[in-house]
Amino acid sequence: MPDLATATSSLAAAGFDIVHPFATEGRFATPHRLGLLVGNSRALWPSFVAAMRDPALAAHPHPLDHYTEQTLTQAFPGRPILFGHRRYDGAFVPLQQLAVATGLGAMAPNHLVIHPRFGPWFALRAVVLVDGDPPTSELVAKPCSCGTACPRALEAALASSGPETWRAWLAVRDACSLRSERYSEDQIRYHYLKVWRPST
Ligand code: B12
Repeated sequence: MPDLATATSSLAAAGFDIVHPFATEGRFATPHRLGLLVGNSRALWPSFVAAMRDPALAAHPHPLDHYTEQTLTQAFPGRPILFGHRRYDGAFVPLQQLAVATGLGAMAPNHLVIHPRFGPWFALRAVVLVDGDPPTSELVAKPCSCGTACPRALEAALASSGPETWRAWLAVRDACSLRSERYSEDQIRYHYLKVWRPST
């Protein structure tokens, strides 16, 4: 197993630029005391576009989930990893709740976790269980000021239907005042429409 710094920098090189340490105690039944909540911002996109030049990855039914699994398994060989897109005993790992409880971000009225730097423009991908001393976590104060825009956008999205629904869900993210790390149009199209048409 490579040391933590090496594993973290290999993840960052693959576009997983969020690695948030937390104490597993009381959260996961494991002898490993340190958990790493792994995610990504818009930094994922160039690495993923490059990886998609591999025809085997491009042909996979869920290329990003597969890329996530490949990358994390290589970075942390033999370590337990719980992926956000998989169910365990029928349930998803509640990554949003974990992110809030361990101080990665704060929950907004639109039910998205808001990161102090990335705003709502990041994804939560997995938890890795490792050995090491866990940090003490502190809750993050809500870093944005959305007023009524944010709950209104959620209300509109919940009421929306038809092929343009994705725009209403995108508006939920766009309602947040923290916009500097917004995904590129290509990345948005991929996440919301599953359209693969990268121009970069
Ligand atoms: C299941 C799921 C969904 C389902 C929700 C089904 C349902 N309501 O029952 C569907 C497929 C609809 C969905 C959609 C979206 N999701 Co979703 N989803 C998840 C997933 C895989 C599990 C959530 C869960 O069951 N948690 C466990 C339960 C116990 O906790 P919970 O707090 O009660 O969970 C509820 C909420 O998370 C809610 N939910 C999930 N996603 C979203 C998004 C929004 C905007 C809202 C209001 C609620 C919501 O549904 C859960 C069940 O009721 C998580 C990843 C994870 N493992 O956490 C991502 C996750 C929560 N989703 C996310 C996102 C961004 C979205 C989308 C906005 C866009 C997208 N996929 O890129 C869309 C928009 C909503 C829509 N209707 O289109 C992000 C949130 C990031 C953040 N900053 O908070 C996560 C963490 C995935 C990720 N890769 O980062 N999602």
